[in-house]
Amino acid sequence: MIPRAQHDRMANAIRALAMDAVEQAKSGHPGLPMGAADVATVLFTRFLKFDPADLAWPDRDRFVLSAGHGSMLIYALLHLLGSEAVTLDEIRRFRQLGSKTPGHPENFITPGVETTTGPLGQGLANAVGMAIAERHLAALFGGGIVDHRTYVLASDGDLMEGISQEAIALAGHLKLNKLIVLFDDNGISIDGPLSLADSVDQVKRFEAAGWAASRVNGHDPQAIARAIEQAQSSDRPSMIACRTTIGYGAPTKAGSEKSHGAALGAEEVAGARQKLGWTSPAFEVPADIRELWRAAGQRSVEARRAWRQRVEALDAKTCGEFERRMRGDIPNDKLAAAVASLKEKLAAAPKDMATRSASEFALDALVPAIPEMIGGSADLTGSNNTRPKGMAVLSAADPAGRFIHYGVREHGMAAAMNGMALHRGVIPYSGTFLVFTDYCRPSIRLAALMGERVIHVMTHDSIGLGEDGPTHQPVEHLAALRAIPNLNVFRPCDAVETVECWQLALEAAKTPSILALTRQNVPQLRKGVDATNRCAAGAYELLPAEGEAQVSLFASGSEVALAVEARKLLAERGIPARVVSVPCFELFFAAPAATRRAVIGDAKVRVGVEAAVRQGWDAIIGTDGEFVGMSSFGASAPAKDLFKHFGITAEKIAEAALTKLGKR
Ligand SMILES: Cc1ncc(C[n+]2csc(CCOP(=O)(O)OP(=O)(O)O)c2C)c(N)n1
Repeated sequence: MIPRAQHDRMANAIRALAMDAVEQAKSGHPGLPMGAADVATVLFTRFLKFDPADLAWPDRDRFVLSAGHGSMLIYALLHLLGSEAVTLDEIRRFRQLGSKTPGHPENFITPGVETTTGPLGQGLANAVGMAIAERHLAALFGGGIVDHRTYVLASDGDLMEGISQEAIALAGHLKLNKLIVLFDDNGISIDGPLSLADSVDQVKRFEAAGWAASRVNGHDPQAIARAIEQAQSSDRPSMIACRTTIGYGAPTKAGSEKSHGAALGAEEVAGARQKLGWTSPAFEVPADIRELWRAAGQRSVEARRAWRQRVEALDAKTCGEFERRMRGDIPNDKLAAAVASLKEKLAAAPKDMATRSASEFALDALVPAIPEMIGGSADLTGSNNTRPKGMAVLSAADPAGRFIHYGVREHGMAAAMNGMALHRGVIPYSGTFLVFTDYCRPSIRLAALMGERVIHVMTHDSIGLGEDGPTHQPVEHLAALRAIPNLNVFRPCDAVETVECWQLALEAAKTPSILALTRQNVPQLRKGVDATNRCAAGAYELLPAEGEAQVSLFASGSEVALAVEARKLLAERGIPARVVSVPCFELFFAAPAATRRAVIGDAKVRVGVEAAVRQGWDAIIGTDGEFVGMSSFGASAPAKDLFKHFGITAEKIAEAALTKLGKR
């Protein structure tokens, strides 16, 4: 047990570094690190299992600072514990370009930061995914290899965000008892006291979701430690509401929103130093306190060594498999073999089917071949076709299962998937309707920012879903998703392309993918066996023109078949036209300019076809290109009536080309 006076000085080191760094940067959030310093000191000096020499140790405890604005808390901790990356210089360069200490924690910049946080609620929901991955992998590889906890520091803002409800409900349902949330219960947010906007009893709320929940004085190290000990032996996830004072130590700003998000000012910092009894100058930590923190950083060195020995004592196959999965290497041979066999089957017996069914057909082979794939759906399993036959459900009772019923919780699902991917060892894929990417977008964006392999199977991808009408018919969604950097949006046109797009999504280790799939049947347009993955080009000539092309027809998904028909109509009018399938804008735009020029071709007229808005298509068809698609919301009717009503037909495509050629 650490004597109280010693604890206080260790916590004050965090407070001082946070104040000084924010002061130097002239921006940042001193209030949270100062308020939560006691909680963090207890957690990191007594409980958290980690080794600063190997911050990526697979069996480390995960610590998620969900309230990412308090980033100086984690930077101070990493620095004091002996991280090589977060030097004092980096603390001095808080929030500056190229530093290891950006404004909000970024997992791809700072070793030891488990996930990028800042958008409130996300970190908490990521942590649920991390705890799911831990539970699953522990069931597969045993507690000797996988046995760690996931801790979260969450603020009022985290708990006010709607996503937190989805996350805690899922965690409670799955009985993720190694998930422990430390709630920085300071009763203050940006506008002022929480009472301005919130009167939820968070303890009761968590209890109602199946959690163990308690309240402690967040400045009493013994009380915090006892609560964490209790949480560690709980059969349910735990929430500890730690009552803290934001900006603890600041003479006039503590306990007020004034300490939340701005430098305290020289006078206040001097006052805080006095109040805390911290006599060191800015950015200086006394040697004895440094020593104590360094020693705390060494607590798990032996545990890591023992763990390493247990991994090495595994039989070679299990050891290799565990390490492969944690590295994130997919079994390329098995993937290639599964894809080849699927394509051969489709070539031998071409199938007209919805691309969502083609995705299930692909999953039938991919799921057995790639054991790290963990599927799911937000209560649309039968519509998303994400659960191939025989895939067991991952539940509290059977954590070795591989399919998650996420419930009607798209946002929580997408964030949990990010956490699963960040944990490593699993590749999450799941589904909902494409229109509900709106309900997942903040998490999809973060997956793209972090460069995580998560795969979203988004079905019912256009007015082609028919009768459910405009609330369910995506119109602007493809364009909106394509606007997100580092996100591959796939819209395959048939079963063969669907298999190829699945392969590309699985191979993209640092890029999330959306598979936009149809509800309605589409013909199989790719008949022969292609050894290569043609979708990898992003766009390719599916059918050449018969003669010198006067028209290039570019289309994605279900509209490629319409372009093929339009080509026939144009041929009847003596106009040679080619058809280019465009399953993935992003891959196409990443191709060298000469390749792009060759695919775009030099036909006089270019027509783009997609049952969605035009935005984005000009990069392919040019501003003077013709576009056949949507410019309004859809409507409720059978699909074939809708395509006719909105003018997305072979005849209209041909007409557009003819008009442009001056032949009508
Ligand atoms: C989704 C989202 N909305 C808004 C913000 C802007 N923001 C940052 S912190 C914060 C609330 C601060 O209150 P709290 O979470 O209690 O943190 P504390 O003041 O205790 O540090 C807000 C609204 C954000 N980061 N994320």
